[in-house]
Amino acid sequence: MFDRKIRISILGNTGVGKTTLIDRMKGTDVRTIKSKKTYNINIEQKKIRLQSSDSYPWYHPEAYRKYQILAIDNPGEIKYRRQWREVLRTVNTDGMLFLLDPQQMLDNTRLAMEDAYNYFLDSLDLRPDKADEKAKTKKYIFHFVVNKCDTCLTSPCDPKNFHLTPETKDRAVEFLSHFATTIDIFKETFPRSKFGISYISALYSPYNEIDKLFEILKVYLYET
Ligand SMILES: Nc1nc2c(ncn2[C@@H]2O[C@H](COP(=O)(O)OP(=O)(O)OP(=O)(O)O)[C@@H](O)[C@H]2O)c(=O)[nH]1
Ligand SMILES: [Mg+2]
Repeated sequence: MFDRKIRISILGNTGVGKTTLIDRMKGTDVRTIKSKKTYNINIEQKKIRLQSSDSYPWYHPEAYRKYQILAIDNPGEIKYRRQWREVLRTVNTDGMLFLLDPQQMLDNTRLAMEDAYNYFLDSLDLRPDKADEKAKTKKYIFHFVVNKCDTCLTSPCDPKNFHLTPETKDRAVEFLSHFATTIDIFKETFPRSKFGISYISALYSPYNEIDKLFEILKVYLYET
């Protein structure tokens, strides 16, 4: 009875690690399986008790609360990307986790980001003026996730002990800086929405770092 829902679309270009992230959310050991390209929308669900529950006293409902995460895995390949629009129209999502891979070409990443922007707008209304108007009042979550931060390391990644060093982060931050203008367009169009950034490795980040992503969404949705 304490459950709350978090419904999030996972978007980004092909190969950025969307399916891998969702597998991590489900607790699968992704290092032993090779993830396959996604062709269809998959809605994955998991109930999780978020780390912050521990900080509440036992008599507080939050100490027992579970969050039902509905993570929508989308295909990133351009020819299947039209499905993003359909899912945004039919599933009442709270927003997106948009994944980026610092090893990919800037233009491909930018195009995927612009597609996400356009499909979010289209899903509000097909008439552009109406969509712009509705976007002004909409409260989505737009969280940008620089994935594969292990590939930014200068020395080989120690899989058992991955953590984001300042130099790793600098490279990831530099990569994201190329998309500042596009992110600003999101902010102007959706002024009431919440924006954030995370730096992870879906393959190597420890589970508490993966959970932290959902923790952030929870705060956006229920505590601000
Ligand atoms: N080095 C590294 N590789 C990763 C990471 N996350 C995912 N990968 C690898 O990147 C490849 C693509 O991952 P997927 O999860 O299939 O990517 P996707 O975004 O779902 O791709 P589509 O389904 O085609 O849209 C796989 O070989 C993963 O093992 C990461 O954090 N670091
Ligand atoms: Mg996939």
